[in-house]
Amino acid sequence: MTPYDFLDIDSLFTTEELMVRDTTADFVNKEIRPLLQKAHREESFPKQIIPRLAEMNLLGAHIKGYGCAGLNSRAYGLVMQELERADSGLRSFCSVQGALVMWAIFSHGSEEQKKEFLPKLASAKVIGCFGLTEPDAGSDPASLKCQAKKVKGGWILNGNKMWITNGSIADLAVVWAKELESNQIQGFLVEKDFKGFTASLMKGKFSLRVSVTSELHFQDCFIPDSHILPQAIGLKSALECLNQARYGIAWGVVGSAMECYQTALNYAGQRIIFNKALSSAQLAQAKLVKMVQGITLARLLNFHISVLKEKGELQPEQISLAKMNNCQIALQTARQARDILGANGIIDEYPVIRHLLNLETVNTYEGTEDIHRLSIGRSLTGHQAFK
Ligand code: TGC
Ligand code: FAD
Repeated sequence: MTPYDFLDIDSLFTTEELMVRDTTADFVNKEIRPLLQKAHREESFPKQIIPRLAEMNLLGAHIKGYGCAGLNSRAYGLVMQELERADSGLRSFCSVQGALVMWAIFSHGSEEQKKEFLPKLASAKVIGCFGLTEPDAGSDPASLKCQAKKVKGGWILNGNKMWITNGSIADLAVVWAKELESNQIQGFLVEKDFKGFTASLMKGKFSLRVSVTSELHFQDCFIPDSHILPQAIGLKSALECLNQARYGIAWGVVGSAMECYQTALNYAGQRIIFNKALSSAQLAQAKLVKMVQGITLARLLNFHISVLKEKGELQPEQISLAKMNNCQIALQTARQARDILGANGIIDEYPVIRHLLNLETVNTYEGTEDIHRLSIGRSLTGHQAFK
């Protein structure tokens, strides 16, 4: 038994899966961790790492073909875990590029679109963003107002998106809008130099600071017929992409929790209070036990959903349970770790406060805790309680 893997969960993974995890962790430790404190203070994403993420095959890593790594669900989950162990913003960058943008094209695009865009997105020649949320439509994307009108040779898009990760550094936006005549939600590919498309950076976030968040504006923006996603029809298509990202988040937040727990365990062992190590105090041990209990259960849950996913049996509500549960556990762990560190818990010499702040976003985006609870409730009872 080790304090970091109490139930020897590592033994459930194959050597290859663990190798993917360790290679990712090595890369993150050497090349990304040293940049995080400054990036967090400056509220910026260290863009210089983007080509390296591509060279490490971390973009769209779960997609097969088109220049992607084609990892299985477990290895992919472990990649997300190691990215988020460093910072949720780093995992977010990869989630948006791979699970939202690349997956949208992979599952809803034409063969020409896949051949054109997926290799460029995998190699980071093209950066993507995913625009579903609007100022007045977050939890309820069915009420979105962005509108696409059919004209000769294409579509005219009008409307605004808000809270869009990577928005102002993106070359390509997957945008969800209502087709005027049918009032159906439809996915479009909008390139950054299309006339009438602008993006602006949102500043002043106190969470997920190592991530670009933007507004997107479309004013009579012409989109050629070649840029409609032919199979992305209806809200269901957008929600299918979210399933991919939510799965990655369920794994990712365990990385944040592990980082906070390990920091707290080390700190409690070294901190002398009332002439003894803090870790020898019963109350401190109770907090550490709670953390390891949560992390262990979250890891088992992840392992199990990976088995279901590999069999093609994983249901959206099961992903909701994992995303909701693991975010709660990670937040709880980060709060307890912050507490164990005392005043040191609020300075950025330690990673804990950064993770705690990040996790507030992660608990909100990709469906808030309430939304996932209501989705599970609907599945259990057959009654929807959203409206
Ligand atoms: P509802 O009637 O439930 O659903 C419409 C149709 O979609 C189906 N469906 C799903 N299909 C696949 N996956 C899912 N997760 C699905 N959820 C629902 C459903 O069966 C139905 O199909 P059909 O055939 O009957 O048409 O729609 P609703 O309007 O009642 O809304 C349901 C609700 C609230 C669960 C949904 O709208 C929702 O999930 N809201 C949360 C929105 C959200 O998560 N937004 C995320 C934006 S992207 C983001 O945050 C990126 S963060 C960056 C990062 O990941 O790092
Ligand atoms: P609201 O929907 O206004 O919810 C407010 C509160 O009401 C929440 O507590 C919610 O749980 C609760 N609530 C909602 N419905 C009910 C109900 N029926 N009953 C009771 N309570 C309810 N979106 C994208 O499209 N692309 C992105 O790349 C992206 N990146 C993001 C990055 C960051 C940093 C953040 C913070 C958000 C991002 N989002 C993105 C948006 C995110 O998905 C939304 O913020 C999220 O879906 C919640 O929507 P909202 O903020 O409008 O909250």
